[in-house]
Amino acid sequence: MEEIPKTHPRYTSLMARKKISQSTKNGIVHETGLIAHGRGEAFDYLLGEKTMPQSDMAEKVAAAVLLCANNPVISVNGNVVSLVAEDCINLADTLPAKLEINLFHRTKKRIEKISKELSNYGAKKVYGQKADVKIPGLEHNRALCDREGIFSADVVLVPLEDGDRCQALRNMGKTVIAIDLNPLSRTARTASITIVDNVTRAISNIERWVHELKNIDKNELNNLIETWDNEKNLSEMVSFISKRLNSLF
Ligand code: PTJ
Repeated sequence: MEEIPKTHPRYTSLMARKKISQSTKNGIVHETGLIAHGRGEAFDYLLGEKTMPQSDMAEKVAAAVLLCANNPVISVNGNVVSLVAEDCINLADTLPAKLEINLFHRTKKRIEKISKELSNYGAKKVYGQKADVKIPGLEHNRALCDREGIFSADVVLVPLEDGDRCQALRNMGKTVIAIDLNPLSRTARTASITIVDNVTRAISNIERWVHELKNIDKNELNNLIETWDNEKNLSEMVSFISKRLNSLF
């Protein structure tokens, strides 16, 4: 594959495309993951391809929630492992949290490949292979999860989610933190905390907040969590996009 010069104005975006494209060829990303990535890119373009103050705030609250959790799990799929395997492993180590592979297009082969990729990046233990239990109310393969992982988690971080599972996890009484560049998606509107940001910026930013917040008083963390208004944050994101579009011409 041809080299992308660092001076190219769209270097970061092109590198992400290159990663996703390579991961599609080696079976980590499902072919429809390319479409999902394209949709994400379009929303990122509208946001100016940077972390908005509202997204940064959501990342701060997510860090607080993860620090207060008893059994936090980071759920990963093909796209996430392709783009940010290392960031996810670092965040899981820092908290600590469990890492679980949960796929929409689940095959034994993909689970093995993704698990191997995570191990190559240094993950010590990866959940999701046992799949010994199902999330109630889901017909598709994303229902399959580990009893010791997502099933018993109190907080689940779900980058690139589908709305169905997000709702099903909420129905189980879990706190769901979603990362989705599309503020209009069902996932975005169903999650407890929605981070409208690119996973390539969001995961490392949550980790930065974890470092900043880990020594502060639990009451302060609780206050941060209790005053969070997800709907208000989402509506501010949508209004930012529409104002930005109107101001461009
Ligand atoms: O690996 P699998 O088998 O679990 O399959 C994963 C895909 C991505 C194919 C599956 O989850 C899917 O079809 O996802 P959707 O329903 O297209 O949703 C993906 C959402 O993620 C969309 O709303 C996109 O805007 C958003 N998105 C895409 N790329 C990014 C993103 N959000 C944050 N960062 C991104 N890089």
